Amino acid sequence: MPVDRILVDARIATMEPGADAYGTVAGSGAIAIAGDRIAWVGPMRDLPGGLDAVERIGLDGRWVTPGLVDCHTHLVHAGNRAHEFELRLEGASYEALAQAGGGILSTVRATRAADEALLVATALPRLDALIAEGATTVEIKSGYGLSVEDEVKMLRAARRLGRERPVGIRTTLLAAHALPPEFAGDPDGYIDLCCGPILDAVAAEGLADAVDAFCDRIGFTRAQTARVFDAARARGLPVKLHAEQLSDQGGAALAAAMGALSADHLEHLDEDGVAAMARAGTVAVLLPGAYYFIRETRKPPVEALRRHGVAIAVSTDLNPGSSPLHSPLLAMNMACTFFALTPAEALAGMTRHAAAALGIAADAGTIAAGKRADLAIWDIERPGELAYRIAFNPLYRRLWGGR
Ligand code: DI6
Ligand code: FE
Repeated sequence: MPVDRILVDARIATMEPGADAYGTVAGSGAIAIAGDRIAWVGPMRDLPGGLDAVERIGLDGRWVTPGLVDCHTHLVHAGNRAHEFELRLEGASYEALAQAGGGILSTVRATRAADEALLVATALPRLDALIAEGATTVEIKSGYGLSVEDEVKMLRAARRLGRERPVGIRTTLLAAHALPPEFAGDPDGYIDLCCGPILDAVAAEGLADAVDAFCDRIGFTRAQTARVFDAARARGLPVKLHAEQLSDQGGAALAAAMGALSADHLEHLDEDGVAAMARAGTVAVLLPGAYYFIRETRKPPVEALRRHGVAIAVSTDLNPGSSPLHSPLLAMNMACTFFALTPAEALAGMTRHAAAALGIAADAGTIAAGKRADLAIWDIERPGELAYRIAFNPLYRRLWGGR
């Protein structure tokens, strides 16, 4: 079998489900790469003969994991909300600031005023921070444009980022994120815009890989969310939902019933919602950065998610208002310290289950023959270290599509 390079003398956490929580390859391992794909992975002693690799790369016993998958970000936006952070520390709540016309709408004003080039230029350093910690796939949502041209502009900027850097970008249309001022008092009129002209324009250019909505008191109702989902599914686009972040709206159960890839946040999720997600195979995406930064006190029901066998992903939620977190590793650490995930669950949450939350599990998220060779190589003694340190980056090298 012709391959392009072989990584040898590696310790490998494949993150494939199996005997141990990390899918560890026994002893010293090897990974053969052909083109952008993994051709073979296993113990060195089982390395098939006749692998005439052009290049053999010795890793001196370093650990290799799947490249990290940050499955929920809002990293394209203009401006910042440092002033609101100060106001919140003086007692204002996240929800009250939103109701007073700040919050998401303050970022909408800044994002509408920016052109595509400025959105790309300001997003690049944020994307680079994720890449520097081993991210090989990053999801990016729209949702600060809230008009046909501004949602399209955001998603074009997101796609551009994928051409500027060696990283997989998955885009999500989140037009139903907040009610823009020109639709004040007419949320259903805005949902008409989301379901018709915005979705049409985005679909015409193939700008979105999925469709999301914010179902909450300061977002949209279940009925409005269902309309957005129907319109998305009519165009063959998978759906996901910001659900049960600030209150319990039954959003996760709706998302599950409509076959959503994921329901995200979930601090206020109840047992019925968990059961609905389990039945549908909807991934639970936990966002501990938002929990931390808005000083939420209610935790997502991790024990119930485990008991029902719901897959748990972890992501940064990188955004200017509720989670200005640019570190996938810190998100994993927070998932352990705040939500009591094990370090293995946190790593599975940033790899295998994150890929499932994006509908790309066949291609990414674990180290297995046939998948993309998206790999992170770390200077660590054991994989649990990835969730252990705070604000330290042990990445040694990163491969995206075998390079
Ligand atoms: N929930 C969130 O945490 C982000 N969006 C959402 O629906 C935050 C967006 C922001 O505050 O800018
Ligand atoms: Fe979010």
